[in-house]
Parts: sequence; structure tokens; C-alpha cells
Amino acid sequence: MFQKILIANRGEIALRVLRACKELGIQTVVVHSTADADAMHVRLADESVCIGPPPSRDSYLNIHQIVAACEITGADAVHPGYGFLSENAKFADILAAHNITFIGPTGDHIRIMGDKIEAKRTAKRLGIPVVPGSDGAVTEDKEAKRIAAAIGYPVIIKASAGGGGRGMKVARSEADLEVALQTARSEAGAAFGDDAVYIEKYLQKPRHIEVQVFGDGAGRGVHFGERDCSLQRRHQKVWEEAPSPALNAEERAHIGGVCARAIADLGYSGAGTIEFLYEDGQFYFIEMNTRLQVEHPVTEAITGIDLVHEQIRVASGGGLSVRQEDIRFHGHAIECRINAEDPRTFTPSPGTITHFHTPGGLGIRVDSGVYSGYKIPPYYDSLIGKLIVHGRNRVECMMRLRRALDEFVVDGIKTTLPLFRDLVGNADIANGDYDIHWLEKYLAEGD
Ligand code: MV4
Repeated sequence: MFQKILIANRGEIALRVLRACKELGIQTVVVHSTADADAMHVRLADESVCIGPPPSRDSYLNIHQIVAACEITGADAVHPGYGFLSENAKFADILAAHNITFIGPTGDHIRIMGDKIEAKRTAKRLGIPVVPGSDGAVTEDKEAKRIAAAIGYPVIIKASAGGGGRGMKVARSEADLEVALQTARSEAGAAFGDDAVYIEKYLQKPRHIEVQVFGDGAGRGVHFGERDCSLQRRHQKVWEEAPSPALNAEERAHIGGVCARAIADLGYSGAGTIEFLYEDGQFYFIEMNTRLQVEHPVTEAITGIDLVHEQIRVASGGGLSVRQEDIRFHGHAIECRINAEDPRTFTPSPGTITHFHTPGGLGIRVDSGVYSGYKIPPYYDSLIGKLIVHGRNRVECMMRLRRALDEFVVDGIKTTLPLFRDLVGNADIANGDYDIHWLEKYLAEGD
């Protein structure tokens, strides 16, 4: 087991990882920017190292400073959290070259999944169902027209170096195709320095369903069920739940089994998320994330398993603590992302939190790095906390969520709490009847 873990992140996820380390008796080091000297993760860690000025590129993304902080403190492993360097293959490779364990998959696995064409090719080879489309990059307009005609319009052009919604264009008919290709290519070239694009059938009303997987790096793979993350705005998830209200136990076991086998065959190590679009009873792979995700607590709630413990165990060579048959699903969980933003326009609202009071009671979890009197710096993402509610079934979970939202107090800044108070009272949400476009339509209609 590791003696000392350096946490290369901030905010609620830095605290989340700190808590896991404490439970496992592992010493903790955090790094921070000058803007985060008063942050909770700095207060709670055994040691802290200031690694630079506020901008992320000079601090939380500065690989050399982080490696230096490991050497100075004698950390033997790094947990990257999510965002920042968590899916940076070069960072994983550099740490390995310094004999420091990256708590995550190998640089090569990160690289494969970072290239969306390579990721899709790999998924297909491993028996994961993918969206019909081009076999790889499309370079000629003629070839694009032939593929689009074969799969049928509408089609979507995606950047291989994109992902998470960046660099996509929809073509409704052949008349749109050339322009869509040109724009997608030039935008991808400008944004990512790689203009490779591919074509897929455009699914019009899918849900976003993702499967939590784990590999032990030695040929074992398991799944921890799925999460439904269809409620998004501009590709930012807002509300996530497990299990998906749209799946039955048979569908869950089937797609989970397919994913677990793929992870085993890939020799993957650590936590991963296989993202699908789900429409008319069919799953279509879109991307794989090679990190711990923001919404992992809903999976922890329904399985009772600490996923950060599992990450640390696997990275230290101890293997997974569970076999597939030990992973059982209990009840229903929902996560609301509480952002320091206007609940209607989503304009960031940094500033001082004058009063912070979190709900409690059975089935309530709040993961947050803020406190009363804390000043939110303007340099980073606006997530200030996550409310995760668990109940024996979805109805109980929703009742408890409504109650928890009523107890939650965040004064001094605007937050997305009022949006969630509206959503819990909405009939479509109560029925689990929503797709990836539901939230944007709801916000546009203003009801
Ligand atoms: C799609 C799609 C429809 N058809 N691919 C957006 C994020 C990126 N991960 C993939 N995305 C989409 N890919 C095909 N073939 C629609 C989206 C999409 C979306 C997906 C998940 C959650 C929210 C979304 C919002 C708009 C578009």
C-alpha cells in the first residue's frame, strides 16, 4: 500500500480523495495555487505545497511543479481527481518515469480513449455496440456523402480530438453535408491542432446512459451498473441518477456484462466510464472516460462501495475488493450539482458565501469544499458542492431530495439550488421521462 498520496486537484474532489486516504491510513499531500491558500483541502491535508499563481495552466496543470512537489514530500502516488491532469497521458507517463504511481489507467489507455476515432474502433473490436457511421476518419466529401446516404440523414460530424460535445456539427440532408464537414474540420484544426473528423448517424432523442467499470490491470473487469446523465445544459451535467429510470434489470445486466468483459480484454486498470446514447432500447457507444467522474457518488450510494478505495487498491497492486457477484444494487440515488451560478442564465457567481448550511438525515450526502465565510475564487469551475440523496426506490429518493433541498442554505452568492427545487416538482422528472434535450427545452420555455 502507498505511504503518501499527493492529490493533484482542488475543491470537493480533493476532499473526497483526502477522506479515502485518511480511512486507509495513508498520508496526504495537497498542491494548491495562491488563490486556494484558504481552501478546505489545504486545511485538511497532512502537508501542502503551493505550486503557483491562480491560472490553472500555471498551477493545477503544471506537470513539472507537481512532480517536484512529489519529490520534495516523498509522495509515492498521485491521485488526479477529475478534470485538470486526470486524462493527460503525458502526465501518467512522466509520473511512471519518476517511479511515482499515477492512480488511474496507463498512459497508453488514456491515449487510446482520448482519440475518439481510436476509442470507437477499440470499443467495436471489444464487442461494444457503437453508433453506425464511418469506419475511421473521413477525408473526402464524396466518401462522406456515400456513408451518409448509406446510414441515412440526419448525420453528425465529430472531431476525433473533441469529446464532451466539443467540435460537433449536424447535417440534416446532403445539402448541409459539405458545409458541416468544412466547419467541423476547420474548427477541430483550430481548437485541437488535429482536423480529423468522423461521421455518425445522428440520434434525435436519446438518453445519456453511462456504465461505471473497473479493471484490475491483470485481466479482471467488473461493472457497477449505470448512471443516467441525460439532464445536461451545454454539455454540462446538472442532475445524475442511478439506476437509470429507463432500464430494466435485464438490460442493465446485459450492457454491464458487455462492458465488464471489454475492460477485462483491454487489460484496463482502475476506474472508467463507458458512455452510451440509449434510444429505442438500443445502446450506442460514444466515448469512454478514463477517470473518476463527478457523479460517482450515485453509484457508491446504490452499491455501498467506495470507488476511491477501489482506485487506490488497484493502483497499489492490491486488486479489486469485490467480484462481480458481490456487487449488488440497492434502491435509487440522485445527485444535484450545486454551482455558484445564476439558476436561469448559469452566469458564474463567485464571491463570499456568508452562510452555508447543509441538509442531513438518512440517505443524505453532501460533498463540498466550501464553508461559511469562504470566498469562491473566480478562476476555476463553479461547482461548489454535490447533494446526493439515496432512497429505497425512486419515489422515496425524490421525496427525500425535495426535503433536503428545502434545508440547504447557501447565502451571499447565487446558486443552482432554485433550479433543483423546480425540477423535483416537475411531472416529467417525477416520471423519469426525459432525454438529452429535455433540460434545455425546459429552460428555454421558462416554465
Ligand atoms: C451524439 C448525439 C446524437 N447522435 N452522437 C454530445 C457530447 C458528446 N459526448 C456526444 N454528444 C452527442 N453525440 C450521435 N451520433 C447527441 C449528442 C448530444 C448529447 C449527448 C449526451 C448528452 C447531452 C447531449 C446534448 C447534445 C448532443
